[in-house]
Amino acid sequence: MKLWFRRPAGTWEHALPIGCGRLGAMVHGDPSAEHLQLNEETLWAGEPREVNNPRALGSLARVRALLFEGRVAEATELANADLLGEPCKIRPYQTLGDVTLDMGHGPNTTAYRRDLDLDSAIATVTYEVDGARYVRETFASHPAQAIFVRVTCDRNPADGECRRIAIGLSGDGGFVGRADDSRTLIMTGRAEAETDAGVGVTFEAAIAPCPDDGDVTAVPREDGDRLVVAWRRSVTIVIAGATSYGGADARVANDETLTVACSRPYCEQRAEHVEDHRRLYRRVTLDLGGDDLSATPTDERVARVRHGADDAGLVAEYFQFGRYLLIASSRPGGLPANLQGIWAEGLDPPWQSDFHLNINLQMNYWPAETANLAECHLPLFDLLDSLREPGRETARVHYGAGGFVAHHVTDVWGFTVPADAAHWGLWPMGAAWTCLHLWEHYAFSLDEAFLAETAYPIIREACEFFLDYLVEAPDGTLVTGPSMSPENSYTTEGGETGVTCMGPSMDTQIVRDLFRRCIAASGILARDDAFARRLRETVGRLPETKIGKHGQIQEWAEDYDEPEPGHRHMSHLFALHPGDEITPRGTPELAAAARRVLDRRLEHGGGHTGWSRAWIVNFFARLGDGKAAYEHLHALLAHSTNPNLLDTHPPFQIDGNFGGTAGVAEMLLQSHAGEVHLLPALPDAWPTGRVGGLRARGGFEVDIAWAEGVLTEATVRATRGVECRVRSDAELRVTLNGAPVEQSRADDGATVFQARASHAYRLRRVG
Ligand code: FUC
Repeated sequence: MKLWFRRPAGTWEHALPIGCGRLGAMVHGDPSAEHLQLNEETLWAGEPREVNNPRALGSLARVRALLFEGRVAEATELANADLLGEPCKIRPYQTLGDVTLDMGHGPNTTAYRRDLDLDSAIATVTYEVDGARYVRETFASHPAQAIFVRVTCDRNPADGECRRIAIGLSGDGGFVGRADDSRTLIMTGRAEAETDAGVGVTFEAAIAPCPDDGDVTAVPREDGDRLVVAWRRSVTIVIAGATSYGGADARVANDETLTVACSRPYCEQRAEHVEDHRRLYRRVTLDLGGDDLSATPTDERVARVRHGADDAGLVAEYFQFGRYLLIASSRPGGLPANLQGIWAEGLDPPWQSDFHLNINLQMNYWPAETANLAECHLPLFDLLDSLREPGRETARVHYGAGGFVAHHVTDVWGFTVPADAAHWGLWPMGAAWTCLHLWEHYAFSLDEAFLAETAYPIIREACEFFLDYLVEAPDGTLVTGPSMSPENSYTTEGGETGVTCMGPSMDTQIVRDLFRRCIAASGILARDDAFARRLRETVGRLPETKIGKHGQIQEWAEDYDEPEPGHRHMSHLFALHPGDEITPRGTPELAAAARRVLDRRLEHGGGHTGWSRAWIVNFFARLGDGKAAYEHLHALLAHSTNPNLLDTHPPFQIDGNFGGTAGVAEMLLQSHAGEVHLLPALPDAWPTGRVGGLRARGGFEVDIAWAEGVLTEATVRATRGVECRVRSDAELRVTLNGAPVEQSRADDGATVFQARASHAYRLRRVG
């Protein structure tokens, strides 16, 4: 599980990401001139603003009426004029700056290698100069909240001589590092705010070199001071970064970080970092068989796959890389992974590197529960919680509704209004969809305290919005709108093309799920009977999922034509994944119609972006089609993956990594249909393998081994005392500590047994 390369990263797409959740870097690994591009998750341009549009409510009924009458263009025009936030643009997440380490080697370096070890979360560069071997280790420590660079050489320099590293620090926007009295290089700056230059986030990056056997000199320079470290055998360089976001004092924070970090031996810091990382990372193991190609560099392996080769080992590594990225970009107490995790370049990254709520942010968290990183899910819930207050105002001002609402994007400033244009932003489902992640966190853990204290109040408040907001359609059903099926367009019978509509299928599916979860939670917690009754009545009035003229799940309330039938979004398959309303066993007709949607999308070139392709992997896994799931996983690696294994939309967008990781898990284990399904979509490409530590709903942790395409044995560890229903192609014998367990076979073929909390059950194939 190492990404490795024979050359330094010539471009960002080859550099290697490290991160401690909050602070991260892209490590380029040039032997003579290291370049670390830094990020800190709270460095956003902008500030809290009043963005609700006071005209919105006055025009809401009119836009709805126009849409019900099929006057799409007029409705869209009015929506663009009155229903968007003011202003309707969000400000970007930004880079913190760049660290350079001039090693003074000149060009004569040999025996070069760089790698990123996923198991220790350390990026290492090794090379030789004149027979001396240099090793440079870089990692971002969560316990220390700092980045460490450790340089060592296996030979002493000549007597009385020293090696030298010149450290520089600069940032886009003209910021440069200055040395202070204590030989710390400090760069301070302020991110741009809109209303008044005084209120933007201030930030600081600070570097303290700690040579084991040399000293540090400051060299003043106009383009930024350099710290020149004289060293002989080893030097540790510590990098801290912080901002004023949330009222923090970046100077104080960095000073504390550096003082603590520099006062302790490197080996302790390293050990502490590795232990912290492994506590999360080592929960899941994956072996998909295939040839051992670990002696081939990662970029060459990606190129082989691009040319059609299979590489099961690379898929396993890609899966673990996704887990690595979540650990590195989403830690409890911090912000969730944005469109680029934490690793965005420049001051104006693509799509502001924001939180996109119409697929992308949710996709980032698809692997969190299944791939056993449940605590990495928590930042998403904090962000969602932070949207309640501004989202209440938006619900009130824009819709005259209670509860809270968010639309297709948000930032760290509580942005909840429709952004950009009706075409993208007029979609009030962002918070509702994200709320379903709260339920998932509960469903996997059965943690009632979490359900009661965190999940239920937020889910309930999202439901309150829809109770007020849903509107009666001419056919008497209750629908959302003005909204859209993200971001796809339709053509009406009258030949009008639009995006804005009433009652798109995805919205109904999300509302139904949200209400269902809220009703279930109210039952579990024995709370709010009357409220649950209202939700039940409302669910009964939502439109049913319809099958259209092509045999497809209908995307809109009407069976419109699609001007772009290969569109990258497949929102109306929400009910197949991540929702669970459509399953091959439970709703075979709808499952067939879902497949029809995929076929039609693919016939017209769909799946061309990373996240879209990753979603398709998950869809086919849910349809139990391992062959198709694998083909698209292969395509994800072949066409949407940079040499450093980061997803490329293009450009880099991290959702594809997380969606792909979730897809692999979904091929091996599913639990959304009230049962633990072992190997639901195993492709022929992985005839033999094993996976350990995946999680299933119901509080289970599961290991599975298979050979020649069939399950050989599995272990189910129960954390709760619950009935366990297991589905597998094989007939299974269940034992506990070697002794048989009372088991039965359900009419539908599932193996059923009563699991006791904290017990591990062995399931063996019979015959
Ligand atoms: C959605 C997608 C785009 C892009 C953007 C960040 O709006 O439709 O393809 O991924 O998010």
